[in-house]
Amino acid sequence: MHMDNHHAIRYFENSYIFIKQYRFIWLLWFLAATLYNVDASLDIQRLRTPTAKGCDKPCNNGHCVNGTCVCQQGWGGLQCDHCFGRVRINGSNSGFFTDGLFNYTASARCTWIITSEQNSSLLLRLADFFTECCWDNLYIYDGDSAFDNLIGAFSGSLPPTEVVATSGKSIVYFTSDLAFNMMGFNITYQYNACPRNCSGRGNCVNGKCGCPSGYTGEACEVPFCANGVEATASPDGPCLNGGYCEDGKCNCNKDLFH
Ligand SMILES: [Ca+2]
Repeated sequence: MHMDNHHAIRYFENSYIFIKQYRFIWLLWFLAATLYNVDASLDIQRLRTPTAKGCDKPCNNGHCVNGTCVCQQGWGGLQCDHCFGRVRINGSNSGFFTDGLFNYTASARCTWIITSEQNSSLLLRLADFFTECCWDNLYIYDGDSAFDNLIGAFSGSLPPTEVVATSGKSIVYFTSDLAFNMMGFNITYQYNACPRNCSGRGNCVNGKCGCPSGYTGEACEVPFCANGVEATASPDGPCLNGGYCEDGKCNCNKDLFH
């Protein structure tokens, strides 16, 4: 028992001497370990700090700020892919706008105001138009106020359609109800343009077609029997049912009526 105590005392003495002899090494080790731990904890802090978090999905008409899409004016939704609110389009001779790439949203309220310094009419072309008939509507005004003339109210599935705002300004307003969202629409606009490009004939002056002799209609699409037009019977007119055009009048083919 006495020897055990003695051995124990010797052991602690030796250990103490050992630690004392190599205390500088211990100190260095302690410092190194501490610095390493501090460095490691800084790394973890760096990982946890949300400095520039990206967005999970693309911000189509906006940009990403700390993991959230911030939308341009006229756009809304988590990915800025739905038309939203009011946007003014000014100063370009032609352009394009849409409700969005995919189906529009429920309860949409979207307004585009198109203006220009140009003193000419404005042509709007509706393409790929598909909304829920009678519930989701697009309104087009000739002017930059909703108190101006309503020149078109569209809904359902439409073939390509054109509208001319002679004032050179237009408000386009789209509204959808609570359910059934369709593809929506694409609209191009152009100043100094005429309906259907005057069917490839006639002159376009301030949004109106000046048609050549023998044609009428807003796009010079209707054959017309006029002075100077001498046309024999043709299924396309200008005189129908086998008649022919002579001295500005249709001479009907009497044989058909016997
Ligand atoms: Ca709807």
